[in-house]
Amino acid sequence: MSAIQRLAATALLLSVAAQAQMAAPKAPTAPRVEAAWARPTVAGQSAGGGFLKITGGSANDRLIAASAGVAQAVELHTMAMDGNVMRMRPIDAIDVPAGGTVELQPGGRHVMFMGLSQPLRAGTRFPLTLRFEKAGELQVEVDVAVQAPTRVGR
Ligand SMILES: [Cu+2]
Repeated sequence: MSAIQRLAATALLLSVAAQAQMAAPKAPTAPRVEAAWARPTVAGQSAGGGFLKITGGSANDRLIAASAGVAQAVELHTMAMDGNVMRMRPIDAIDVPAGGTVELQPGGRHVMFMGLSQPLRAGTRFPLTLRFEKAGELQVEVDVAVQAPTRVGR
């Protein structure tokens, strides 16, 4: 191989490498969770609702499970009319579209802390682990408050 041929081969390799780099997809981003909060509960109340805002990442995903140390189980719930009574119903998953926004709020879909080990006290916070089908587990802090926290930028 002459020096010229070697140079040409090197240049070719470099340009292939550069193209491969340009074609490489951006690193995927996971869903983001903000403003997680739960209503305070009173002694003897065994369950409480939690609310939060999810912003989808770079791929369509689904929230499929949740867990928290304060509760024996955390379920995903929706509210639906049953005759003329509003009832909660467990659901398997909550769709989180890429780049979309999903709000879990009072009167709608929420996470339900079942079997509370102690009352949720206003002003405290506790960790909640959310499990997404693709992004895996994400831990957030839940603020116990009577009302939804004021969100920055709203
Ligand atoms: Cu519920």
